[in-house]
Amino acid sequence: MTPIIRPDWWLPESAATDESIYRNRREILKALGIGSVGAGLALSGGLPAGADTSDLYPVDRNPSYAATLNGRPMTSYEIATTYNNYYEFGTSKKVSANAQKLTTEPWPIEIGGLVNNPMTLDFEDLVRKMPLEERVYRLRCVEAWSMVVPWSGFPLRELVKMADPTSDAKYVKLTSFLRPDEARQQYRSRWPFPYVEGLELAEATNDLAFMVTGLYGEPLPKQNGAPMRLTVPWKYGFKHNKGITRIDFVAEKPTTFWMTAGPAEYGFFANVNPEVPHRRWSQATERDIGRRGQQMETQLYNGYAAQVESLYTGRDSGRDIFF
Ligand SMILES: Nc1nc2c(c(=O)[nH]1)N[C@H]1C(S)=C(S)[C@@H](COP(=O)(O)O)O[C@H]1N2
Ligand SMILES: [Mo]
Repeated sequence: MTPIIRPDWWLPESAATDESIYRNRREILKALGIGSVGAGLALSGGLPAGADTSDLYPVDRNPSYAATLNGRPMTSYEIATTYNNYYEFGTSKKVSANAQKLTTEPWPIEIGGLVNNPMTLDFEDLVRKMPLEERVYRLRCVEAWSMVVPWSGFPLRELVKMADPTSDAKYVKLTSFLRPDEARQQYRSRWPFPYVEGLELAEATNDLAFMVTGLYGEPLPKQNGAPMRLTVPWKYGFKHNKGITRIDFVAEKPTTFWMTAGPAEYGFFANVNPEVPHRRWSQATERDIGRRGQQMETQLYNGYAAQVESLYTGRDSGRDIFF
């Protein structure tokens, strides 16, 4: 692994990121005019993804999504970029070095299926068309750990609008890359790659559904899903697929990676609910990886019930919407 050279304003691994420190760091980067490329190189120990989009960051924070719950601090850059799940690059949490093998330029993205505007475009063209903003979101993994991260990106709804789905489209299917030469696990493992996820159209156009292209005011590091990953913070982290290359609008419910890999344990909705245990463990509490694994109570819909509850009224028969 490449040694990590930290600038002297950087935070020790154990420290949670204080808002003022984060602001201060962004101001310093801006003032130095070194932008994100230098920072990414120094901080993540690997080439930053999408170096030619680094001029886009940092973006303004949307104040509607600035709140962390119960005064919980943001998870430091270092922890958020070194404790990852990315099965294409290995099953441990230490996949960041391995993930640097992914070539993210160019990065063709296909948008198709039941739409009036099918298109193939490069990630850079897409991201330059989209209204970018920053949102601080909680991420709750089904493994019962969680973090709080400032993501940059655009509402998934904007992409849906651009594609203009026909009335037959009921779901959005998101497909990650398939490149075994770069992600060796795709040759070796028994997992059903490419990683596929899906949302109902109403979920995809909910305010919270966010396409992520950056983290901590910089282009998204490869281990976090560069150049583009999903975040749907009311659902378990496995719904947030990384390295997306294809978006299809479809009539039938997509079969996701985890529905194939572990049908007894993972369903389509995967909405966070402390009262619905995983088959092998409880979901009542979670460990905050930004606070040395401090235990916290898990919230219904990961604390986003007000924004998403209406998606599920009239059919909340337990397992149906939480599995
Ligand atoms: N393509 C792909 N996307 C993925 C995964 C994966 O293995 N492959 N893991 C998921 C899981 S289980 C989680 S918790 C989040 C973790 O995101 P992070 O590493 O940025 O915290 O990514 C999700 N997206
Ligand atoms: Mo996860």
